[in-house]
Amino acid sequence: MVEWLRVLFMVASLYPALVACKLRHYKFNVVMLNTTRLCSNKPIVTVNRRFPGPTLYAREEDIILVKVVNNVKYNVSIHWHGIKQLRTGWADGPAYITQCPIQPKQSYVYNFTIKGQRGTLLWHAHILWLRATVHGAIVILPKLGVPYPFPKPYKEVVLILGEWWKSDVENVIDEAIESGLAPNVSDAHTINGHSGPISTCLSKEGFNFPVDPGKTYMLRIINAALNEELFFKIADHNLTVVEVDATYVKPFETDVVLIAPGQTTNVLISTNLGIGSYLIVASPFMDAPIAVDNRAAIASLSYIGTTDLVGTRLVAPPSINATSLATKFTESLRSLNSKDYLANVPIKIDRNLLFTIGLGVNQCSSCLTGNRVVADINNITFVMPKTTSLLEAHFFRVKGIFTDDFPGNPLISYNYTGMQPMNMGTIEGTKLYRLAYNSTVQLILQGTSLILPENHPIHLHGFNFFVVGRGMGNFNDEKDSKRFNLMDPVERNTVGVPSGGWVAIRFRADNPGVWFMHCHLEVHTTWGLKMAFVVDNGKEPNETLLPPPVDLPKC
Ligand SMILES: *[C@@H]1O[C@H](CO)[C@@H](O)[C@H](O)[C@H]1NC(C)=O
Ligand SMILES: *[C@@H]1O[C@H](CO)[C@@H](O)[C@H](O)[C@H]1NC(C)=O
Ligand SMILES: *[C@@H]1O[C@H](CO)[C@@H](O)[C@H](O)[C@H]1NC(C)=O
Ligand SMILES: *[C@@H]1O[C@H](CO)[C@@H](O)[C@H](O)[C@H]1NC(C)=O
Ligand SMILES: *[C@@H]1O[C@H](CO)[C@@H](O)[C@H](O)[C@H]1NC(C)=O
Ligand SMILES: *[C@@H]1O[C@H](CO)[C@@H](O)[C@H](O)[C@H]1NC(C)=O
Ligand SMILES: *[C@@H]1O[C@H](CO)[C@@H](O)[C@H](O)[C@H]1NC(C)=O
Ligand SMILES: *[C@@H]1O[C@H](CO)[C@@H](O)[C@H](O)[C@H]1NC(C)=O
Ligand SMILES: *[C@@H]1O[C@H](CO)[C@@H](O)[C@H](O)[C@H]1NC(C)=O
Ligand SMILES: *[C@@H]1O[C@H](CO)[C@@H](O)[C@H](O)[C@H]1NC(C)=O
Ligand SMILES: [Cu+2]
Repeated sequence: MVEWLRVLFMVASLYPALVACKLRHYKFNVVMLNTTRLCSNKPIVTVNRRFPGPTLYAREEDIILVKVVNNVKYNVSIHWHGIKQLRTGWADGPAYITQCPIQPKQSYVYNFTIKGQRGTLLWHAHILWLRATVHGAIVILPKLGVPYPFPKPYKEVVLILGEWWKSDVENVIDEAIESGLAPNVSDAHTINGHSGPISTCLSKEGFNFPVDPGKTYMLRIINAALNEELFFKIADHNLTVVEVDATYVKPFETDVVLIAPGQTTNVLISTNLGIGSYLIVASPFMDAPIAVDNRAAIASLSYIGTTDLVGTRLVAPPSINATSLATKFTESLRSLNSKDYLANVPIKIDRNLLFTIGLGVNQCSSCLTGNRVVADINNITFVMPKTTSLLEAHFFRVKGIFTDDFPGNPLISYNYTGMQPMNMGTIEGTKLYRLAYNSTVQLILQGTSLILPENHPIHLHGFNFFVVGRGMGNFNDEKDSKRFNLMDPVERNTVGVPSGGWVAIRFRADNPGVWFMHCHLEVHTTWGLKMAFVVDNGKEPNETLLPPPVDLPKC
């Protein structure tokens, strides 16, 4: 009898490991949740009635199946931000780019395999402004038996930074689209869904992170905010950065982390102070004269059972325009580039592109001022298709949905970061840039000062890229390319282009399909700071885009 129980117990404990190690099923039920969080008694769109949404745990090489059921009045789609989606663009998620939206009462199974990546990423809605509340963490553990390239942390915790509006976010953006002006800034920042005790109308309780003394914890920090880059700090504790965007970096110590929307950062923290309670702050970084929500979110780290022994230790957030602090952090990031995690930086370049990114102004008779603020890449304000997705148009060769004449260089060259030209108008269009399979690309993302220079976190779907260079003013090929780091540049999926400056990235187009690239400040994406690459199939069957799943939503 005892023997039987023992065998049963063994089988039961083996079973989850056996089935869960390769194939993981998730169900995401998109539902409204009434909440009084942060003093606004408003319904929000959530996954499984949770805010932030559930963490998707996986292991490198797992097959992931997520059934998304839409039970809200909005069209929905979910993006697995940073997952490379090798040949499975149908599971990438941006609405009208790789799929039509999942309409109310419909469902869709996202089916993808995680290959060659491990670390922290995030998933979020990729339609309208729903990602304000429809987001969560993706934690990809290394393959079984493969250790982290740093000492195993005692425990891990996910910290999701967000932005909160008292109003319905869809009303916020609809109002802005109608007026042609900028949308209202948020009313609070959040850490794991709580703003902390920062003003009378915001949530009293903040997120608390209880710790044991004398241990090393790993924080998986995610910026899920819509429109703001954030600084992250913990009173009296330094952080050791070990990974960004699910790629390992050379560890370095810092007292502040800078993280743009869409980016993730894993840090180690030693709980070597032993007693007390310490504030955690997340506050905005904005070094242009642009209105932002300047309220820090507050959480706390507390040593278990000792919080009353000393008062809470405070920490001042960095000043909002602390450019030098931001630059110092950014320039400290280097790929680990070890034997096991090589930085395979493309050296021979097939396509040399220069994209200007910034704002513009177009006429709009119904708008408040007769003009509409827009945004563009190489003067193209991107227009989404309405009747099908770009990926379907590409796969089924549907004519008239897009053209592949996106300019690889600015049509007019001017002093991008200098005085403004008289004309700030842009061209509207659905233009893609075509790349041959396995071609290598160097792309200079050149910020402009049209209206204002501003920091733009640019996200590329379908690939990681290496950030080989970065600088202020206009990119100067002769001078700047000599200083590129081709040895151990940081590898990521979202990069902040500095205000009035540029970054240079390199990637290999080894993933056939249609891949969105856009600013991860949602307001800029809405305004048109987006485009897509169409990457042709390779010669071999294993180098071609798979056919669409049968349940792919229809427009
Ligand atoms: C939310 O609250 C409103 C008004 O109190 C109510 O009509 C609605 O049914 C509630 N919705 C949910 C999902 O609980
Ligand atoms: C997931 O996609 C793979 C192809 O990549 C296919 O073989 C498999 O049947 C799909 N699974 C489901 C449940 O649709
Ligand atoms: C935006 O802010 C203005 C000014 O505070 C306010 O009147 C308006 O109602 C806000 N819009 C939304 C959608 O909250
Ligand atoms: C934290 O790191 C900074 C920068 O590396 C260093 O100057 C400082 O002394 C460190 N502080 C502590 C408490 O270790
Ligand atoms: C940062 O902003 C403060 C006011 O908030 C201002 O006094 C200071 O000059 C600014 N610093 C820079 C570098 O722009
Ligand atoms: C561009 O404009 C800036 C600011 O006006 C100026 O400092 C810079 O010299 C100009 N660059 C060129 C190449 O004209
Ligand atoms: C952008 O396009 C508009 C509309 O055609 C044109 O007026 C403007 O000069 C162009 N600007 C640049 C920088 O190419
Ligand atoms: C891609 O090109 C590189 C050389 O640039 C080559 O080594 C590699 O085998 C190619 N990969 C595929 C899948 O064709
Ligand atoms: C596809 O298969 C061919 C032949 O088996 C191989 O040479 C090539 O490297 C494979 N491509 C990829 C991307 O794995
Ligand atoms: C949802 O998407 C479908 C397909 O594109 C579209 O016809 C419909 O108008 C959308 N519904 C809303 C409320 O936007
Ligand atoms: Cu932007």
